Amino acid sequence: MPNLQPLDTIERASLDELQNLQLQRLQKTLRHCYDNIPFYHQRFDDAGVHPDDVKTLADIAQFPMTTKEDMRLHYPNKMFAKPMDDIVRIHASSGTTGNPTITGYTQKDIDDWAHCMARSIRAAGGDRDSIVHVSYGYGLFTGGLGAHYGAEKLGATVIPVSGGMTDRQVQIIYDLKPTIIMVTPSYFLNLANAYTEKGYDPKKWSLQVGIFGAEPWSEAMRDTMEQTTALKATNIYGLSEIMGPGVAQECLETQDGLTIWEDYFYPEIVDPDTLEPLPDGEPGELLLTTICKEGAPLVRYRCRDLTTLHPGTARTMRRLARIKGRSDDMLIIRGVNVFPSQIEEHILSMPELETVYQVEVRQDSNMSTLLVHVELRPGSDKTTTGDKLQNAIKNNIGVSCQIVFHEHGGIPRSQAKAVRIRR
Ligand code: DLL
Repeated sequence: MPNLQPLDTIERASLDELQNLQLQRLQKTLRHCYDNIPFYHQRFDDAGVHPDDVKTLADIAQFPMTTKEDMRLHYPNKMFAKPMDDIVRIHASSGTTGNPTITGYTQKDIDDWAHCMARSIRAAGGDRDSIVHVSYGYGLFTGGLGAHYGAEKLGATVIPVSGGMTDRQVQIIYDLKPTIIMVTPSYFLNLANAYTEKGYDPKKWSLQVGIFGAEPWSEAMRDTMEQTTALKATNIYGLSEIMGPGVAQECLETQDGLTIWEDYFYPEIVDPDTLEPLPDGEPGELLLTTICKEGAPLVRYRCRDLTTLHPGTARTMRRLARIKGRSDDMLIIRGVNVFPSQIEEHILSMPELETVYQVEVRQDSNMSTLLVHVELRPGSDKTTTGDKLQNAIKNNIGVSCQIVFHEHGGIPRSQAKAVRIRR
């Protein structure tokens, strides 16, 4: 039975109480950054701002932003606010180009992270009776260990499977009967398929809730997951620079976007081009300021994720709309901005197609063409299915595309984060 009681009273505190706490923590964090990170000391001085200037939460907008490039230039640990002997753990981003971004955690940071994750798993209905199957990778990637510590802190039973070894995962799910699974949505579909192929029925399995994140996914993906298996799908968001998973989590009772744990992270939305602050309700790029971190705090970090802030529903804290994608993953096809997750909506709503796909932009002289790579399900017709998908994309997203069909198994199956853009 899912447990719908919030873990902490602050989750349902008054807005005043929450904002007072945020202001106090924000002032302390800015002071900590100014006093202990030469990079921020210099940046604040250059911008003519000082931590003492912050009298209200809105004053944060005067402070300079931090970018991934800043972190790369200060690789590996020049942006840490604590000496290495106070750092008990290191994680790194999964970026594929340039220096990775490194994050260092003090013991308090690890405890806070575990707490945010425990709160997230509770928001998804978990408690000490839950059995949590963790298929996020363990290692420098924050998914596995983040989920693991949070589930343990909640008092749940953890099965630390990590990624890969799909057959073994299927058997573990069948034998150990976990109630919650934490995994990327793309790998989940792969696992659910393997479960069916083994002759088991995912409509009858023990899993009641999925906590899915680390990559963009669509409402159509939620429908597919909930209709083909017996679980409710919830969304979890986070990034290694800020902490890892557990920055925001969708509440099971509403499934209406990701409640951001605002007593730990202060969110803002800015216009990605002008960098001007935008009011709640307007879509733009997410900035996050960590307001509890000791080891590697960040001020107004440009996450590059495109989303919208909405008022709280199940909790006092605000919600992030489903992340559309990263500004870096936006494809521009003859002037139209397209995200792979928009194309996913249409592929997943067509029973003629498998749920795997990739998109590619081919540049011929001065024309860019969008190619959508898919696999046909047995018994479906190539021509009618291709026309149907082409029309759906043209009518809803506004771009023409070519459909490329692959043999069954021709598109790589996800083992962790799916690669949606073929380069
Ligand atoms: O992906 C942390 C994580 C692990 C989150 C497990 C959720 C579950 P990074 O490898 O640093 O950290 O990648 C962070 O992944 O900036 C987003 O672009 C993307 N991302 C994470 N969660 C979601 C989500 C982890 N729910 C980057 N929806 C972020 C869409 C997501 N994108």
